[in-house]
Formats: sequence, C-alpha cells, structure tokens
Amino acid sequence: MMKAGKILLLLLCLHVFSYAVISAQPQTCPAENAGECGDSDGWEGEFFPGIPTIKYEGPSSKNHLAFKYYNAEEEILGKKMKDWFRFSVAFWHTFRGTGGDPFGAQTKFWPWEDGTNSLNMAKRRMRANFEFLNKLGTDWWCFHDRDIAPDGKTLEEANANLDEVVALASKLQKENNKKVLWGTAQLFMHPRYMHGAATSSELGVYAYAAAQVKKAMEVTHYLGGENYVFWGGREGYQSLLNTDMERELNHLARFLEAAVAYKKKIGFNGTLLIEPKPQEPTKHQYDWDAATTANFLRKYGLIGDFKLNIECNHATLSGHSCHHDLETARINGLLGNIDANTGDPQVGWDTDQFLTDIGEATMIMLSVIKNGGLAPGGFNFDAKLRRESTDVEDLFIAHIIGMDTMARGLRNAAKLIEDGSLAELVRKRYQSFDGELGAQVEAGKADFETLEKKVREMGEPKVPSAKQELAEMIFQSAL
Ligand code: XUL
Ligand code: CO
Repeated sequence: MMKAGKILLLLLCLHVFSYAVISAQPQTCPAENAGECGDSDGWEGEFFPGIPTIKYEGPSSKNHLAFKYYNAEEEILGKKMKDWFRFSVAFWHTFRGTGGDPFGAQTKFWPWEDGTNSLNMAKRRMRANFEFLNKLGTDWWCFHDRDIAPDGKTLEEANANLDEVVALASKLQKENNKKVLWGTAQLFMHPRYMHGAATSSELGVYAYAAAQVKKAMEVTHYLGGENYVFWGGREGYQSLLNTDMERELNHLARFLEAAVAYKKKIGFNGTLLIEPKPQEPTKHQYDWDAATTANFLRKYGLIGDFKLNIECNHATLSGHSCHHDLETARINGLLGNIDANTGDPQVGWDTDQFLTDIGEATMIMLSVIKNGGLAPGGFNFDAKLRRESTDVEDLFIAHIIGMDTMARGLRNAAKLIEDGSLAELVRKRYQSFDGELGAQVEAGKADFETLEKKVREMGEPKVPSAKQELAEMIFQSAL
C-alpha cells in the first residue's frame, strides 16, 4: 500500500513538473485573435468597447460598472475625494499580468495583446492604458521601466526602447491630462540581479543597476512623475552563511546616496520612496518593514531624503497590520504613499489582492487623515485580478471595488473624527500626563529622584480600564 502511494505521489510530482515546463513556454497569439496578431501598434476602435466611463451612482446602484461610494468631486473633511486618494493604476498588474503562477500557465489573453513583447506591442498597450485611465476616471499611473518597454541586449538598446515608449506616453499624458504618480526600475527579473542589485556581490551588477536607475529616474522626471520608488526586489539574502550583511547594507546606502545626488543634478523634485517588504523573493529582504527601513535611513543619514511607500500586503507579511506600518511611517514623518492592496489570511505570500475590507480601509484612512493626506503621494493599486478572473471587464470591476472600499473607509473615518468620541477615549486614557508632573516627564525634566518622591506622596496609583471594547464599539458604529 505504502509503495503504491509513493509511486502515485511521484507520478503526480512529474505531472506538476511537466506542466511547469509547458507553462514556461512563451505566450502565443490566441487563435481567436489571429487577425489582430503581428508586429503592429495599430488597433482599430476602442480597447474596451462596451465599457462606459465609470460614474458615481450612489449606494443604491446595482450597476457593477458604477461607483457606489467614490464620488471624485465630493468634499470630505474639506478636501475632494479625488485629492484624498490620488488613485493610480499599476501598469504591471493591469497590463502585464498574465495570470501565470508557479503551477500554471497564462490565463489572461486580452484582445489587444498579440502574444509578443515587441516595441509595437508596448506602444499599443500604452494606448490601452490611457483609455483605461480615462474610463475609470483616475488621473495617475505607475510603472517599472521594463513593464512599459522591452528590455534590450545592451543597456543602449534597452534605453532606446524605453525612450520610444516614453515619447508616446508623454504625448498621451498631455492629450488625456494624466500624470505619473511614480516610476521605478525593475531590478529583480533579469538573471543578472539574482544576487541582488545594489546589494549584489558583483560590482558589475551594482553598476548596471545604477545605470538602470539613472535612466528610470530620467524618464520619470521627463514624464512629470511626482515620486520615484525603490523596492528592493532582491535586496536581501537567502543564507547568512555566504552573505556579508554589513557590506551589502553599506553598498545599498551608497547606492541610495548616489540616487539622491542624481535627483538633485537633474532637477527632479519628486519624492524618493522606499517600499518595505519582509520577504519574497528573497527569504529576508533588508527593508523588512517601516521601522527597519527608518532605522536604516537614520543610520546612514538618509532620513531627510526619503519617505516610505507602505504596501498593505507587505505589512501583513511582516507580521503587522497595514494600520501599524502606516502609523509607524506617519509618526516618523515618513508616510509618503500607499500601495493599496491586501493579502489573504490563509495564504502566506504576497497575493496582491484588491482591498475589500471596509474595517481595514477605515483604519487606513484614519492614518491618512492624521497625516493630512499623502500628496505628492497617493494610492497606487498594486493589485491584480485573481488567476481565474479572465474577462476584460474584471479589470474595471476590481478597480471599482478597490476605489469604493477606500471611499467607504474615508467616509467612515470622517464620521469617527467628526463624532470625536474615539479621540476623546484616547485623550482620557492618557490624561494623567496632562498635569504638572506629566508635563515634566514629557519635557524630559523628571529625573528618577523626583519620580520616587512622587510615589512616596501619591502611594499606589489607581489604574483605570483601557476601554478596548468600547473603542471597538465606537469604531464599528461608523462602518
Ligand atoms: C512587489 C511590489 C512591487 C513594487 C514596485 O511586491 O510591490 O510591485 O511596488 O517594484
Ligand atoms: Co508595491
């Protein structure tokens, strides 16, 4: 019996392995679109026929292609909703996501794709991006260099490809009145980056990464981008036994210093953002979470030159809530942008789902409001459709539910702030510090002898309730 079981398991493994090999084959032109295939940037008519411009219809609407809570022009706490959020579409998930995973092949075959990674296909895709932004009613988009243009055999070839697509993007931005929220360099896909980019053990790779970031900063600046992101895709380690962590971190700091210098040299006034993530693809990424990254920035004297891009699914991977990492960033003066997504409580990896939890959205917005908003940052939907969601309209539905969820979060957070009882509960909790001695403590003027004297005078302190359930009751009343 045991033997037969083992053989069955082996056969199963072989099956999965052969499937993985098949799925690694390049994508081909889907048969039903054969007429559209070929190396051309041309495309007749709309990319999203049948999808209207998405409008606000209010909470009673049953139209899945309408906003129920996000009303761009409506003012909440003195600011238009669109200005609280500055919603951005992530080019990589929306236009380069294939639905492939380590066990299975591509599931998404968008009609405008010809199955190639050609320059002409990149241009056609860019035009689809602007129609998508227009129909969704978002002003912003984000990109990696290699999402929007094909790589090249040499740096020169890759840069020339990028320049061609960026020239088209610039023209389309002007025609459609759209803007780049942030740009970044993809320093993790190419095999040269297998040991890292700025933290690679190879000097040539460090130099290549610098050249790639230099170009990505230039094109972000050229496109009027308001921020530039560093996500250390492979800046971490798989084993400490073969890693000089101190040297790698020193290299990373030097790399970021050089980026700050180059930003000044080209007159780029956007914010530089670091995006923490604890693991995946490496087992331990150096920018683990907001606190670790803040400590790194302080150690190397970079704290004034960077802010953080907090991604909710990254925060939960590091064992925090999104709210925790937002608050950590905020109280350190580092909250710059949010990569709005969420994970799955049963899954231990970066599932990059659209956030649909209204409670979580409300907590996020409490932080954002306390921060006075995020500008020049915003909310970038670093989120993808599930592998099984394969209709073009799913791209819209996903963004609509993501935007509506955040809008509900904003409305609820505003209710809580206007009501004031949650803030009052917190104020009361610390009121023992509002007197003379508390002021002395908070000003750093109460030494141990003074405090000991007070204990002798006051005796055993009366310790009140924390009122957590009441806080939860108040919070829930706003949802
Ligand atoms: C990866 C991730 C990236 C960054 C940009 O987890 O979040 O898409 O946002 O490189
Ligand atoms: Co991200």
